[in-house]
Amino acid sequence: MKKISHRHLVFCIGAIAASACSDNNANKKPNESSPNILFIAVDDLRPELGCYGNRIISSPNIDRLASAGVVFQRAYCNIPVSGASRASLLTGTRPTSYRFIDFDTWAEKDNPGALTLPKHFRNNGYYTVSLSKVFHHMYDSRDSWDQEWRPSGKGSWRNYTKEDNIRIDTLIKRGMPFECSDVPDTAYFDGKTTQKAIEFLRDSGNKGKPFFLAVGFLKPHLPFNAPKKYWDIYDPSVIGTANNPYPPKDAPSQALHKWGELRQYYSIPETGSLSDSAANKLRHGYYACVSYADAQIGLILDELEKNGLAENTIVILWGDHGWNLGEHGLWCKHCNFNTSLNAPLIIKVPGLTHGSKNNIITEFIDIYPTLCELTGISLPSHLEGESLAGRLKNPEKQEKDFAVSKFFAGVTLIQDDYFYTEFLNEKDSAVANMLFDHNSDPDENINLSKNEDFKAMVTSFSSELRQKRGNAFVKN
Ligand SMILES: [Ca+2]
Repeated sequence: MKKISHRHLVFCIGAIAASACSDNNANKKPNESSPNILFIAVDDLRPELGCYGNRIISSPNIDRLASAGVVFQRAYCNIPVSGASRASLLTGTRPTSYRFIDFDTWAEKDNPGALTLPKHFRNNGYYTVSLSKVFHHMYDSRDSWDQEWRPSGKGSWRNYTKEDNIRIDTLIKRGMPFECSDVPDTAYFDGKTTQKAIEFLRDSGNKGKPFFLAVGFLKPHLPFNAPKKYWDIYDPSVIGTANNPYPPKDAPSQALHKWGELRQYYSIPETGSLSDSAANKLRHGYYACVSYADAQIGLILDELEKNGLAENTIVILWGDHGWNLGEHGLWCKHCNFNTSLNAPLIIKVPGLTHGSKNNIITEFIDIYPTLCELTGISLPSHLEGESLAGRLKNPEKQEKDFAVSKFFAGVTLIQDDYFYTEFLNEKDSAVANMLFDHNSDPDENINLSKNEDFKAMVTSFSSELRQKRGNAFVKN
């Protein structure tokens, strides 16, 4: 990829963004001035980062990216489980009652023929690369990529370095939920992925094309394995435990789950809650993994700078969904609470973004059209989201201000300060619901759906939810 002057890129992207404001369907083909894309997916990363206002977590590198980008503070995944969230985002289409259901989702099987985001860029002259977990499955939508690679090593995907932990994992197929090991960053998969990304960036000038480099980080997904130096950043007494380790008042039973993902791990009880010390240890491990992933991201951002690519590369970072760290007595994702749905989204466009925060609601299906518009590539007609390019230029711009997320029977409409969820039966009728007002109750501790004062609002949201969840939601 040729190195383009900063001035040229500012002009190019500025022109695209200006045209985006008046014409929602930019149809420019990329040319030699087209910016590269660095597309960073972080597994299970909730927006608990310095740039999102967290004062405990250490995330200096993501914060550095944020200081030159736009931080979308109200970005929501469309479904809070890895495979389905990624398939939805990468095809630009919503989950429905029959599509994008669980972690094991294949995009190419659930939405056959849908033009994926990387395939569309590949068709338009980009060299596309997938490093580590981008789609959940390696070889899903295989023709999306010129190059696909995943890290490997001794033992299972859980990737322990201590012999005892490898042995436990191998013998009983239930690994430890965390590992603190005094090893270099490259001992774990994410460190290996980072080195692979650096190698690619050093060689990218030889491709003769702009690149779309997708890098997937596996942490902070369970198990919380990270080098000791990242554990040592934190004082466990400061991390503490969740301040609302109980179900919301009047919450329906459908809203809760038994966090089966965590219970698969050795030392986690098969039923019941965790002790405070166990909860604190898990939170500590999660934080250590966030800082480990953050450090790897910093190395890649440094490499962009060293190779003169930063001024011609759009950087986008997203977590595939949120995570419960004991809030509502829950662990893991897999629910319709804000803790599971709200995820980080940061977009840096050289010359266009300068470190601002945006509070307008957005959802992950908006990412595909955004990247098309920023690079002048046409928008495929199947997309269900809306571009954020105009919003990057003008933070007040508000074409759309809602999100719809889904997890199994639960469908959530996020609009204004409200989170309204319906749990549907097979006939598409609501069998339970919940409503939270984030203005008065940001932690979602009081379900208002049965409160008479909100009856009219519930009726209205129920109707809107059905309008906004997408025409394909129910199979015809
Ligand atoms: Ca995930």
